[in-house]
Amino acid sequence: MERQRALELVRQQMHEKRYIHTLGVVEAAIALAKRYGADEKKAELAAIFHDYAKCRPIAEMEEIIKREGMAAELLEHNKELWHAPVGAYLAETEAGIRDPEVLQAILYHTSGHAGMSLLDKIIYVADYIEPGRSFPGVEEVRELAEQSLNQALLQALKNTIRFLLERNQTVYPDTFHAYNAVLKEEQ
Ligand code: DGI
Ligand code: FE
Ligand code: FE
Ligand code: FE
Repeated sequence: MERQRALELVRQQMHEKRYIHTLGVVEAAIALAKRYGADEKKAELAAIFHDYAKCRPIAEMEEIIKREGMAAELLEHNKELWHAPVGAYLAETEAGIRDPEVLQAILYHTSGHAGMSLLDKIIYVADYIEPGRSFPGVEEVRELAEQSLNQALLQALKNTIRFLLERNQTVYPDTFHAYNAVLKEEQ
């Protein structure tokens, strides 16, 4: 799909702020794809669609998770997780995105998972470091991302897990699996 057409489809799905975030993720994802030798077009497409479902009503996301037989444990964890699998599903069924690598990167962009592909890692890190983000710790991950995608990913996962622990929130198992797997890759 052409960039302009993809951006138009996504823009209709979200508020202005979320669209500006999306443009930031696109920029960051293309830069990471160049640096780490990933397919730039796939990185661009996955970034454009990564938050496709973010602004859908919670009830609609819940209905899709149940109807499509997605991981039942999603429903027992933070609702913030839901837009990632639902986004992959809607990017395919509504927007016609077919590339399984692109859909997988959208599917896992919030939680991560064990055995992340290069594209999965790029979208996860790009979502974390895009130019519009300004939370504590982001600058350190930006700097790491210039040297090592795995080190940047590891730091982002650690920060996210710490953030959830500090707020007495559950941590989705795939997030721990992602952390464990990338830590082992680095040893
Ligand atoms: O959609 P974005 O805001 O751009 O970013 P995202 O898709 O990474 O969502 C981040 C939110 O998800 C953030 O508020 C933390 C929350 N979250 C809740 N439970 C978990 C979780 N994130 C991870 N990685 N793992 C969880 O278990
Ligand atoms: Fe997201
Ligand atoms: Fe994220
Ligand atoms: Fe995002």
